[in-house]
Amino acid sequence: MFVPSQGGNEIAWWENDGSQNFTKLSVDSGFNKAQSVYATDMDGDGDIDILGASEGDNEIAWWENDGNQNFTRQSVDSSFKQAQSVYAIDLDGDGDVDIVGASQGDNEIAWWENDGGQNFTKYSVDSSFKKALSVYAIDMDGDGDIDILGASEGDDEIAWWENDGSQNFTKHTIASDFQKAQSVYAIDLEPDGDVDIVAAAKQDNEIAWWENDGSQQFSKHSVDTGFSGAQSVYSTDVNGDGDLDILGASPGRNEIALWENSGGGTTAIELVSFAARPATAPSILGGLALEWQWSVIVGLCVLSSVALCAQLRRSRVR
Ligand SMILES: [Ca+2]
Ligand SMILES: [Ca+2]
Ligand SMILES: [Ca+2]
Ligand SMILES: [Ca+2]
Repeated sequence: MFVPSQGGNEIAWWENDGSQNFTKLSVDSGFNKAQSVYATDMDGDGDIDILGASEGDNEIAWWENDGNQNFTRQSVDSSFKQAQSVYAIDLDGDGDVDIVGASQGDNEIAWWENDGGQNFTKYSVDSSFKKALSVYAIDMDGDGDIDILGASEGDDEIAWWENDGSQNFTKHTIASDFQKAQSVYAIDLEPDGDVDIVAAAKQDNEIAWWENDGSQQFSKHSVDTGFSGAQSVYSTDVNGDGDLDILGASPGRNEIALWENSGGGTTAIELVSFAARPATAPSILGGLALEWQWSVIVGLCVLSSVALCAQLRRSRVR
């Protein structure tokens, strides 16, 4: 698993020996105020590389895996002010992995085109998305191209940008009163074949999801309005019963919470929160300071199974 030390300066991963004994291996200890991390095969050579966003260095970077988990840092952009969030996907469909990012200081959502040799060219998607904290990309409208989603703390906004197929993006606002929006993710939550949205709002203390009617008209459903300081959200089938559950992280509560989807395609979601308090959490992550900056995945890996960790490779702090 890969974890940024948020507010710290380190990107690290924990090797599992197969018996839930984890050994911390530092990837980079000079990545100032690391905020977000993601792992995927960036260069298509069969090993998993790492991406990160650094608030302090105003940087998006990736670490190339030599195949033996020796990582070499490559800067993608070092003038992306107060970088908060990063994700990678083949945005333009040409076979290589591109990057999307969110910049708090530049109020910007941007993407970087991979030329196939991991040389990246920046394109701005929106430069007036105030205090952009979170970014994700998926084909929202099912037309075959990859669209982009973002969360804006400054505008209390969740939005998506529609790709016209040539990476010209048109903004659509999903919510503009989601107070201090922190995190956004999209998946067919319902599931009925279209992509729905989940998001977290710090000031509203809320985890919510928006149902897609199939034409990208979204209806909001509140999952929890008492999740104080909600900062991160993610969705996956946590308990393997075939429906998608929702996960949230709150620094204020020192908590990772799970809202279990109680049944096939319904919206009934039951809170089965389990606190991941630093003082009481199991210490299987040897050497890891158990602080609030845990991403959802880390909390789950600590509290649940290794199989689940493998399933949840994505790390989402924001
Ligand atoms: Ca690779
Ligand atoms: Ca590409
Ligand atoms: Ca699309
Ligand atoms: Ca759906």
